[in-house]
Amino acid sequence: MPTAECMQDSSPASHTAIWDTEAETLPTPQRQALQLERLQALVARIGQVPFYRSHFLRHDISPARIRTLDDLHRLPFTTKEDLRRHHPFGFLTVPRSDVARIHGSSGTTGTPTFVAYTKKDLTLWADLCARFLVAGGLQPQHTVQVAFGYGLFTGGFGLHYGIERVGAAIIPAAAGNTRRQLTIMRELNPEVLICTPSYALTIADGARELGIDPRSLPIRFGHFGGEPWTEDLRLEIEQQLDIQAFNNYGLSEVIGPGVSGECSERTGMHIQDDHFLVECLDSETLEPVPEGEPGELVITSLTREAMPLLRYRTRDIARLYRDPCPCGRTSLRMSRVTGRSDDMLIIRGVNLFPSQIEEALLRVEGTTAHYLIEVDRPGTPGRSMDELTVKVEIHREMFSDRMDRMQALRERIGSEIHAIAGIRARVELVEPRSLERFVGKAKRVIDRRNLNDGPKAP
Ligand code: DLL
Repeated sequence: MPTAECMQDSSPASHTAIWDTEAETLPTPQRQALQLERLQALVARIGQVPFYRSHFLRHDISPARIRTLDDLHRLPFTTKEDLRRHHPFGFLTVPRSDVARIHGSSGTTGTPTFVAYTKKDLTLWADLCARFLVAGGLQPQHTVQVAFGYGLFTGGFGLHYGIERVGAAIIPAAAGNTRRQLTIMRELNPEVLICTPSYALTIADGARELGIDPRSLPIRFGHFGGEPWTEDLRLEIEQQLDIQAFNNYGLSEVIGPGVSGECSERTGMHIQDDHFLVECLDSETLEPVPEGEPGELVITSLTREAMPLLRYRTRDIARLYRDPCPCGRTSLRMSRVTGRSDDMLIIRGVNLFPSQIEEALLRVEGTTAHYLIEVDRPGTPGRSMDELTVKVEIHREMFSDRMDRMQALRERIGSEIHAIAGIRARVELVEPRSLERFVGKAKRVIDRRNLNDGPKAP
């Protein structure tokens, strides 16, 4: 079992421990050799899945024809639609009796799909979570409050067993009941919080409502993931809770959390690329984008036993970095996810990601990170224009009887949105706590257009 070399100083910023030194610092040539060996073994194994077998037969693919990592491009893509078509277990590569656990994707878009794990998959998953948790400062002496949902969602159980693997104490608080979260936090003094970034803000809000200064809470750092968030939101969480906030990424189809996560350098998330081959492709041409450019992440899970996937189209947009990280880990890194290609709104012909609105709002003093984007298309089909409304909560002290002040604030927000996203929006200032709060993934867009009669997101 890998062991983290822990430092005396437990501040995450100065933390340099590595959970699995051999795997995480493997020099590039050995890493690539390992990836190739694992890819060949995967192609040999995965040919039993009917979906892949028919493609392999048509394109004359066999393990012997995978000679270099570039041959990955010969392999077929797998989409969410394919998983749905072969629901629930058409992609299983082990007998049902070997399945040790089943989780489900959150169904961000459409019906959820199931994901199966063998015992070995569960051990691997715990180890991969341990890698990013340790990279972001977790040590065995810490206590961690997990405020992710425990259930079909992979967040709760995935992180839970990762923390257990590191040897830290777990408070499985699960998502929701913010008052109780705060009581637990004040009684048990956890140093670490794990949840979605939006729930971290909800916890800070909840504390203020109870007259507690969120900065006085015992939390010193947090691992947040499960939904897109901006760098400005990171700063907001860090300031409000007086903590360090680390990003981690994953998706259930591939394993859950544990695909990648930040180290103390926080210059991108280290991809566990001895287990996941990640490509960054243009969503339309499906060709690789130039190094460092944004594109859709496409992931091959090399070592999953129960349900490995070839070239899974995540729809998540991010950049890849290959330059060395000062932390000593040698993996590929990815930027934060700026949106999903299927979350992209096209409004009056302009592409808009919700994260751009978040970025704009957090640049204007007096606004909060609680917002809702509404898109309408009033009028008759074919003769109507899209309308974009952004509702944003502002701090109580910003509310004023003076119409001119409120109008000036609306205008500042509107021009920031225009500067960042190139689109005009109607801005509505709403009272603190009037918009819905989320305990899991935040839902920030209501699109009321009937998109069958006009431009569509791809
Ligand atoms: O959200 C797995 C996870 C749980 C990751 C907890 C990290 C922490 P799903 O429910 O299948 O799995 O949703 C996966 O969530 O394709 C992204 O669109 C989004 N996502 C996950 N982590 C991040 C992140 C889990 N750090 C989908 N930044 C993914 C941006 C994220 N988006």
